[in-house]
Amino acid sequence: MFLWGTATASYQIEGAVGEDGRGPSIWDTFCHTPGRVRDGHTGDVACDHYHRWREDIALVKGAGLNAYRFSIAWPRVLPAGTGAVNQAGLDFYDRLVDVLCAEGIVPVPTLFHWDLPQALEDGGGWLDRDTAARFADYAAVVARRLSDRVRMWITLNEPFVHMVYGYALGTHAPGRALFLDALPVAHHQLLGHGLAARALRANGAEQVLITNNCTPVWPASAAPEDVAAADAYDTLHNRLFNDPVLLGRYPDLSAYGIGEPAFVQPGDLETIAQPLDGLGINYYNPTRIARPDDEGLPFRDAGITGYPTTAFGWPVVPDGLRELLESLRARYGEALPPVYVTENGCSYEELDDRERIAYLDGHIAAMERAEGVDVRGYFVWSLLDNFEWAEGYNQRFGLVHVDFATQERTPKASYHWLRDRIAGRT
Ligand code: GBH
Repeated sequence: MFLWGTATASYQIEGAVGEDGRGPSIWDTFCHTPGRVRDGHTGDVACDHYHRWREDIALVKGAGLNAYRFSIAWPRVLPAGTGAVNQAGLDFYDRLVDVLCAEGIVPVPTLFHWDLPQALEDGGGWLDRDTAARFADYAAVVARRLSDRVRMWITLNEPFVHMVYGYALGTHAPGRALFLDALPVAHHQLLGHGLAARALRANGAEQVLITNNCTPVWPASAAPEDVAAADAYDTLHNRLFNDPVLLGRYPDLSAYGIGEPAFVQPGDLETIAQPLDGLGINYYNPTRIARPDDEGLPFRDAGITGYPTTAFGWPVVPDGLRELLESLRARYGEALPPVYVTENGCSYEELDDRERIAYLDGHIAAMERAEGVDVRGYFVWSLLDNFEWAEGYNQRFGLVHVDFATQERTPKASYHWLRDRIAGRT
């Protein structure tokens, strides 16, 4: 059965940050630090999904979808990141999963969508190798509770974005600007993925995936300097996260002046390269890269022109999804497991969102054109307008409009279109 779904993430929709024993996460801290998030917005209330989840599942059902990707908030389950389990936090996801199953919607939980317990950040966060082991402990706790009903699990969401925005540039929580010194965050997340994959399977999980955000990389010109720069960018954005998981080795990082990284210990790559039941891919747009114009990184983002852009300013390039899927097949061959497009979507303001319809239509068609790739699912980002990280509530990605003053949900034109598209009526 092909999975047609939509995706959300805990901190972006739940709110109820102080309820039922939830501990603080790095995003609570970040949002409440002045100047970090646009307009001082926070996830304190968000979509109030923690109280309105039944209504929200009804919306998933009403769109004719057969799958729902959500994330579990680690600080609800383990308020201090480790140690005592908060049963009330687990109960929330237990009820959610029950209702999804009763409605015939496949639950696809992600264990980490960036809301790390603050207590773990205080001990170094993902810079600390120990966080990988704590993540596996947390995975085991959740799987013991849910794996009788949840078959498919995603460990991490977009470890690249969490490393770069959270620890290299500091525009996301935890707000650290370590530049290339953030590299251990890649390794410790990947190690956490591998350890969690084992823990999930040991506790009844049938299918384990990781979700990486991938981008086709376009050299700005055919000049060797631009091609080399594009290759360096491809290595950092795509290969650094896909190669160890699928091939059991890191790509060559010499363009960054990095040899064998000291933080990779014997046996780590075997752990990271656990057999996967699927690769989750989040696709938004390609990236055009040129040679650098200074001594810093070995590339420069040259920007894409000549395509329409979303309200966020991101270029709309549907065929990039076909290109990405086929490039994964070309690079990984038989090592590529079935692929699930775990996020694809766009920000627009309108309720009568014809541009979103065109975006989704174009991307679904591009996915279906991809040759030689076993694609088994497609999830729209997102079900609801929600807390768009550093942009606060200023970017609307939902199939369903949310009035944040009243919490009223209103399905957009794209919501109705998607239902008809899936039913084969368009
Ligand atoms: C995802 O990240 C997240 O998983 C999700 O939580 C989030 O809400 C959603 O996407 C929307 O942002 O500079 O024009 O080349 C997406 C990561 C990083 C994708 C920046 C697009 C660059 C656009 N994104 N990226 S551009």
